[in-house]
Amino acid sequence: MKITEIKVIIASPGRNFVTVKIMTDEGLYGIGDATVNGRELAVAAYLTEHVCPILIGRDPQMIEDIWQYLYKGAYWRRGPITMAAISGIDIALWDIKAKAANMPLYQLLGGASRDKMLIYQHAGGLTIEETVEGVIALREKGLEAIRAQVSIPGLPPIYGTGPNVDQLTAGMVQARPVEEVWATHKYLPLIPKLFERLRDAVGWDLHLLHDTHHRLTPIEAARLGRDLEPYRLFWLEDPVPAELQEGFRLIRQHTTTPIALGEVFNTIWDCEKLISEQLIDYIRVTSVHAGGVTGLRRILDFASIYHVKSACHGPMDISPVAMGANVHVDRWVPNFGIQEFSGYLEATHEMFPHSWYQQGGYLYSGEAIGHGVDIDEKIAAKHPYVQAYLPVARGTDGTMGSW
Ligand code: CS2
Ligand code: MG
Repeated sequence: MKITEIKVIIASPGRNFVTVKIMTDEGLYGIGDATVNGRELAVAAYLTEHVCPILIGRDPQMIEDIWQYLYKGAYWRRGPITMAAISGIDIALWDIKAKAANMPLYQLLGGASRDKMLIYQHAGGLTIEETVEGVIALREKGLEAIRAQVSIPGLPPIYGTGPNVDQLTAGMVQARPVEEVWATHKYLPLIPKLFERLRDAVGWDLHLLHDTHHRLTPIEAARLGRDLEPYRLFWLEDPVPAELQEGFRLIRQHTTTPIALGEVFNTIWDCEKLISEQLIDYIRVTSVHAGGVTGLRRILDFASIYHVKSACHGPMDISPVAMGANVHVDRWVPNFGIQEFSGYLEATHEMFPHSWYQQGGYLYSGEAIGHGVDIDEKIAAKHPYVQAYLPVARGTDGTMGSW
């Protein structure tokens, strides 16, 4: 079998996506996701200019060799743009291989370890009461795990709250990133109050999660983790930026609140110490950022040795294609933890026909061959790219922080 053509399709059905479509001389094709939210055109150019030309004529069944060829052959290894490009190609190649084997991708990986995958969704409010209402509304839809975020009184809406909770829906053409305001000293005492109120309102049978989104120092995160212990969170996510992996030793010394990390990681080297020193409990790497199915499987197998569970990143900017790859890996992986699933806008569902489906608090892979997701190119052509950026965050004194 030979690769005859590779398309890179940039489209915005509610938000921007970069989709790879690999055609072969045997009529099979595979679909991959290569979206990096806010930097989509960089990945598309990396693919179109530097990757696609050198893959034409190669055997698409040689997935591992192509992965190594693109990773080592780049010379300039790692990084979100390179690894999203490799991910898009890799996801499409696994799609082709499973179709050639006439089986769903999870079967090719080793078969099912479960039939349904626990998911979590997001509730966010401008006030604690608004967030409580949002959590209760999701519980009534059958969710068994819910992430709760709240804005800081006196400050404009922050990450995960407010009317534009998903700031980057298409149609919001942005010449520059939105600038949010942050105040750690107001945030730290607020969050334990949120979860105290939530436990009063919903009891103990519901998994509650929180995402700090990279905004604290290790000692601040240790304080928050300890203050949250009475409320038994499923996890505290991204408490601190993780360039300094050993910084998480400080958090671990002070608190038993489980830690989730890794949505921005793109290789095993970003988390090797965090996992091998058991500094985290959930690894959030996802197919589109961590080297596709090949990269994801490698990291999750490594994590299984250290009691670290999977928790693939799955907000709206992870396309339904990557969600398809994730959910097949989720179905196979022995150390499954949870799958984030924010859901998608109707225009996105329409552009990406998919066999995975949600029922209440669970996601199901479906039994279609491959990863079960396709792209409708005619619909894609109706949704041109929209300039959009992720927000940035500054302290009240203007100091640049982490969004
Ligand atoms: C968030 C993401 O879902 C999460 O855990 O951290 O929504 C993140 O803000 C976006 O993926 C950024 O593009
Ligand atoms: Mg997150």
